[in-house]
Amino acid sequence: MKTDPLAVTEPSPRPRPGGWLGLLTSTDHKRIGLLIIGTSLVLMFMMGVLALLMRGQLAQPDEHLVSGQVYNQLFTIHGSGMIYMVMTPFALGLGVYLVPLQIGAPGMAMPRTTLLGYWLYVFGAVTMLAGFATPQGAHADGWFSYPPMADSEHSPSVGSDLWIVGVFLSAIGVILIGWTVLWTVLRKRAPGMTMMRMPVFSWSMVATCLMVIGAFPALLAALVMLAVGRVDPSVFASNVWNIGYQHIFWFYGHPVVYVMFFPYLAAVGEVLAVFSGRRFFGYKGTVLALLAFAALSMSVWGHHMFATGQAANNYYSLTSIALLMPAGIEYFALIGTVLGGRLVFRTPMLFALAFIPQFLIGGLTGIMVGTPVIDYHVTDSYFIVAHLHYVLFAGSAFGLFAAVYYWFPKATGVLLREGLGKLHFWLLVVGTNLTFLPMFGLGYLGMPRRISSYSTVDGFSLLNLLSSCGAAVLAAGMLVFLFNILESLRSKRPAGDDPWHGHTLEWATSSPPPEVNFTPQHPLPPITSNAPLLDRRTRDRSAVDAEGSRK
Ligand code: HEM
Ligand SMILES: [Cu+2]
Repeated sequence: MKTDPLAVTEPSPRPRPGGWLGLLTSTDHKRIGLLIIGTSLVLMFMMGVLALLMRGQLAQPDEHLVSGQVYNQLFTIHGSGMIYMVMTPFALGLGVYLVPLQIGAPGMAMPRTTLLGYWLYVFGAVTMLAGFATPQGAHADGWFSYPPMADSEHSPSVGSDLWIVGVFLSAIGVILIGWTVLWTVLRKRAPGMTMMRMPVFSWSMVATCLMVIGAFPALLAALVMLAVGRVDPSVFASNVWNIGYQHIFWFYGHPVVYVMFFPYLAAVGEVLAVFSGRRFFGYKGTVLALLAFAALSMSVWGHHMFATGQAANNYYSLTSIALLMPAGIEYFALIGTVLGGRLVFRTPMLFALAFIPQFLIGGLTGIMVGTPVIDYHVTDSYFIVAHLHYVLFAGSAFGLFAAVYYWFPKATGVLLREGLGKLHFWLLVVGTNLTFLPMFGLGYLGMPRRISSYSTVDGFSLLNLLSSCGAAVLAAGMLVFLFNILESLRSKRPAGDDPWHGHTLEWATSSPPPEVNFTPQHPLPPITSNAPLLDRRTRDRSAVDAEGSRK
């Protein structure tokens, strides 16, 4: 049989298994994206339970809810889980779901590799959590697991081995997913979709994936060092190598902070633009700032090592504070987008607005700890715990919820309940600040991080009690969130294709989108800017106006 050279070369789709097997093996980027997002949300709830146990333990002086050894396992798995297996994978999962839609592509480049990445991530998470089922329990040396603490002499448990293998598998999964998202941007953009017309969220994924590819291999290297060191203790016999581990670890550990920040910041940016009815302000500046930020972020790792006395403090302090410039540009872009707009206060918008001041607290305290004189005082105190949770929870997680409320109708075709969404929001605002603000005070009073108990004479009692009450409010908010999702999926109130009057291409197709993303019934509009649907609406409106003036 001769083939027609003009025939479409796409292979005809093979029949796919349906049901659960279909969901778990599908190479449709929307299904893979939802699997990643769903899995990371489930893990977020599990890690939240560990946090509640910790706050229960610390609610009062001399509490004995858990032993000191179990407390160490709790903060280790909570911190590792939240960073390696919740906030990072969720960000990439959002990219897998949205980037092809936003750039007008029919699918991902290399979707099977993305799916492999997902499975490695899941196996990694299960492996890490399996530590709790072993006799000595899970790993207990914190998410950065410095040697010699984490070597086989000081941490002989099987849980530690499982932690190393689990984090390693998940990290490979994330790297694979990062590659395929980046490749999709480079190879799959629709005609007319130039790089400088990509939505801000897709650009944030480019910067994010560059950091994943550049920095995450250092995590793999650090874990291999740790694993080899557990077999051959001579590896960490010299202090040079212990400090070397810290350098390699933080070469990954700092950029990952921005991997857990850019996609959420950009999601917030898109929500602010849509719910203010305005074009994203400072598009070019933001794109440049993201790229500059990503590059600079690879050079500041030593600020996590000020107190070792083995890092060039002046250099790292200077580069860390230089990060203020791109951060400032991104901040002004967010604020400029909202100013002068006609704001619509739906749930996604509330989360996006709260992100701005809450993240600012994380950012400003970050400048403080980027200054060695201050860092010497607060390092390893609760000030750090407060700072990191303002960045990751009050900041990024609020961006995460803005994204969930904004894109849920796109992904499911179903609207979430607005009243429950607002209740979730207010419980979270009160809970978050009540939980984490007192921790700055605790740090100031000198409470060390990672302690399982304190006594009345320390003077930490009141602030810890407040913080634990905050955690209870926060947990109530999360239950409302869970209920909202389950209830909405059950009662199926139809959302329509474009409930928010979105600006970007994902809103041009049906909700949920068909397997090929865009069809003759839902064609791609002409792409002349980073907000093609807004362009189309303004064009239609001016056409109507022109029609009117002719009459
Ligand atoms: C996105 C969400 C979150 C992320 C990314 C996150 C991350 C972390 C990290 C990295 C640590 C440090 C662990 C270590 O020192 O090795 C930590 C500790 C801790 N987190 Fe979270 N966390 C999140 C949410 C929460 C929430 C909601 C609460 C409270 C309800 C909480 C309470 C705690 C507590 C009590 C500690 C232990 C502090 C200590 O003993 O040093 N976290 N978290
Ligand atoms: Cu850092």
